[in-house]
Amino acid sequence: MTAGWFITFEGGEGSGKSTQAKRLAERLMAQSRAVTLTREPGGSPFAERLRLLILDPGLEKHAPLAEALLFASARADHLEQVIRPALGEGRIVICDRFSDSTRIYQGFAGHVEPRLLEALELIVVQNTKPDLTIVVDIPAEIGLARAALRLSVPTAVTPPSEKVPKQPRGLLADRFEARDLGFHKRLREGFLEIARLEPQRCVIVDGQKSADEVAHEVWTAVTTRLLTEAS
Ligand code: Z5A
Repeated sequence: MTAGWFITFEGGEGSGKSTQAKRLAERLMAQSRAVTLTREPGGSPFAERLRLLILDPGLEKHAPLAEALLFASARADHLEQVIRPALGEGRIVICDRFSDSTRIYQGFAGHVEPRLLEALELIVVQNTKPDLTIVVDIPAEIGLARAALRLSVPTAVTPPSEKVPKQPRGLLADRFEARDLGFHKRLREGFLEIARLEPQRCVIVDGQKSADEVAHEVWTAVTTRLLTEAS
């Protein structure tokens, strides 16, 4: 194998995709596969700095296009510094959110012209498109309730036994989590629409099931779509 696989996880708030991205990484590593687990916005030192700015709950008023360009800038660096080199080494890259999130948050449910986002995606992503995208689907109300619960738990109490590095987050809802229910329902519609339009790339899993059941569905998708293809 000369080029690795690029797997992305997408979905609304609290859908459980970060949990599943981490579990998949651990399972693949247990099979001695080389895995890079990463996230967006962020994933490289420069992009992580931009993440702090983008998600700052104190920064409410700014132009939607300016925000979309920040996501694009963070992604360009992440791709160049982390994703493409890892894929070039034959690693499996698992990314918690990627360009579908821009399409949906900034475009479908946001205020940026989708054609403009398409052009940006072409420039930034080029041909580094995901081989497989797992859409973790959950009703907005349930996802938001989970996210709210998580926000009330300090990150310091999470077990230190993780094999994959933790991705720390603060205790405040970021700017996206703080949006109204209608916005979050629209996000769900948008991710389902992408999965409907691109069935070769996307698999929908039911995020309402237990974490073990969802992990089983994810593993089935990965083994049928990628692992069997490579053997
Ligand atoms: N954004 C954007 O607008 N444009 C872009 O291009 C990109 C991103 C890339 C990043 O936030 C924000 O940036 C995001 C979109 C926007 N909006 N927000 N907010 P983030 O990275 O801080 O957070 P997130 O990506 O939205 O994920 P999340 O809120 O951390 O949730 P999650 O990854 O879906 O879920 P989780 O952390 O795995 O689980 C949430 C809680 O539920 C936790 O307590 C788990 O223990 C629990 N959980 C997980 N699975 C289950 C199951 N199956 N049953 C019960 N409980 C569960």
